[in-house]
Amino acid sequence: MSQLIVLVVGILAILFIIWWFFGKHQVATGVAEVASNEQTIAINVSGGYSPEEVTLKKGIPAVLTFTRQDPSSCLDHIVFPDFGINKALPKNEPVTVKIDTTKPGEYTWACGMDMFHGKLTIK
Ligand SMILES: [Cu+2]
Repeated sequence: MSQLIVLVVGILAILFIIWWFFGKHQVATGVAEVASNEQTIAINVSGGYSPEEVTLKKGIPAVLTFTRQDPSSCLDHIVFPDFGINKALPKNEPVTVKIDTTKPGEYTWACGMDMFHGKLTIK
């Protein structure tokens, strides 16, 4: 009997891991708010990024405000490799990141360990 329980728990754990890594998760998307000559968007950092995909308008300076509510040190840095940005995210402190939107395209950001990702679309 206990062998059966171990087997079932084992299978459930494997399924959970497969879902965690390969499952199609719901992705929160956001469009920056445009005001005169600036577009802004707030991104909540808690177990990942919300929204995780952000669309920006080309040519309008963008300011992304990240606020980390997650206690894990995994998310305590925000890195935009394409823009040479690497900033610390102290817990519960909004950190602004300015993005140059002159070049349209798709860019990514990540946590300091490259484990959590977000996507930036400039168009
Ligand atoms: Cu990390």
